[in-house]
Amino acid sequence: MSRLIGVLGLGWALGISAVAEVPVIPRPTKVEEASGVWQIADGATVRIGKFPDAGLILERLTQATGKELKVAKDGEAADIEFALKKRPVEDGPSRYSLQISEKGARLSAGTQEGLFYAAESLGQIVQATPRGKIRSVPAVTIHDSPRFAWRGYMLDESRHFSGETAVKRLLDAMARYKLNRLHWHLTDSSGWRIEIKKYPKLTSIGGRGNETDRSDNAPVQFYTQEQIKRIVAYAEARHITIIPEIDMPGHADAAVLAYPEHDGGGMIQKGNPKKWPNFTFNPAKPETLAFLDDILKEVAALFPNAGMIHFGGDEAHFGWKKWPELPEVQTLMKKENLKDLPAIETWFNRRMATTINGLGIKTAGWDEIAEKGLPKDKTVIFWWRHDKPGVLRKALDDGYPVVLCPRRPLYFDFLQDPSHKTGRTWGGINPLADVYDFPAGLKLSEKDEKQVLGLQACLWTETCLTQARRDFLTWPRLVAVAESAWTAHSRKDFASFEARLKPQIGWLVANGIATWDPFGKAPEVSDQGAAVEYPDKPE
Ligand code: TNX
Repeated sequence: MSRLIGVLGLGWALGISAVAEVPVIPRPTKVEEASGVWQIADGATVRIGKFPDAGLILERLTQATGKELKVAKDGEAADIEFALKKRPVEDGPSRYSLQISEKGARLSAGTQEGLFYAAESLGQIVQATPRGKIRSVPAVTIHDSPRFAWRGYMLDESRHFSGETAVKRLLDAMARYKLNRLHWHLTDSSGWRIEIKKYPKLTSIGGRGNETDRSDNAPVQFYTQEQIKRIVAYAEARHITIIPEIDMPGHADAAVLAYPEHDGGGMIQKGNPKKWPNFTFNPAKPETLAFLDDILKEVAALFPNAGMIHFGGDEAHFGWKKWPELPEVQTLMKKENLKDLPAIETWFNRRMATTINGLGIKTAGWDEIAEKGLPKDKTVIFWWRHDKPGVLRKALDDGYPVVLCPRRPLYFDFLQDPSHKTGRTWGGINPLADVYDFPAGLKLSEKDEKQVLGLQACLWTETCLTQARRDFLTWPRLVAVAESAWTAHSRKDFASFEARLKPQIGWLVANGIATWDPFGKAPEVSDQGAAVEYPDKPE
């Protein structure tokens, strides 16, 4: 009978720490002890099979093992052998097995995704062994599958722009930790970042500037449709689905600046007339609704496998005061018998959800939309207001699928260490341990767990003027989200996680990610005094 391993043998001990165990993040479901050591050297042979993933798997495995791997000839036994096997659908798409013995590594799964994940685990295991001409890898068998289907990260590109190079680097690192959803916040008041062919001013005017620089001569920053297609394909090859967000009816200044005829008014921050006088779209003007329909149509075509568009829906109340003065709103209120501002908001949400559903996909939105009566089978709720647990409870009781991304502890613009000075705090901060612990505090029932699609960290970039700052706030907390989203509650252990995380810091840095190093007590990367970066000039 197999036995769960708490402590594994010598090989990894040298590479990691005293708490040696199979050095994989996220921690696998089931690890069986085996005896013997596999020795891998240059020229080791691999048989992957003829599916589209094979090239990328080989590339990533070569990089991870640091060995020159050769594709095995037909009929010849291979050191690393992949097998795509028929598996019951209930297994889900991500399940895999990995067996390392003296003879080599055997990876099997029912899907290409499973094989991809098996290879990522193998890569981490080999990397953790001492370097040398020959790497000695202790035998082990792993059977693994995730707790949640949604293991995500949201990146705000509007407030400050990251650009294609940084996003691809992010996707590469996400794939390593089996994260599989990138929620792309592409529009907001500070900038519109996605090219829409029918409305070019959205980017030529709306893409200008950012949260820090609102001047008329600030550079324009956005993704062309060609870039979007490239990035979506890059993500898909790594089994990551990108979900686009087009925020409405609030957070709309950039779009309204480009097309003022769609203005629904806003509010002005004290002493700051540029933030945000045109916060909302006109929620009732037929031309504005048609404009948004057109945009959603183009967006859906660019993300054919997303299965949904996120239409925001958050914080409309910050800028809706002028709505009752708009003639189109007055007409609509009479016609539809709408009594107050929330009723107009509800009408607008339902109207736009009808468009999105009409494109054959689901509507995703922030938790404000949970009370708008949208269809349960066509709507996904993103619970972000940690101080409103009742909203989550009701969304679950009402039968909505939910992604958990509460500010505490999953907003990464919050401080991650008490010694840090810049970033948000809100009744506390979001340290690595809290991120790791989530969602234990919610005490999800078995039924809840079925409705919770998964977990997602969100990086809002108001205070992120540079990529170094974005990386600093994201990592290594995102690695903790990866494990929390994948690994069953009963298998989670923070001390074990920290031990496995330590060597990952080096990997992240070597791969161009300026992670915070909580072990080396690296200094804070602050936004204070930083100059805004303008990466990737538009093509
Ligand atoms: C709230 S979360 C927002 C964002 C801000 C963020 C700052 C959400 C749906 N809306 O627009 O960037 O707080 O933490």
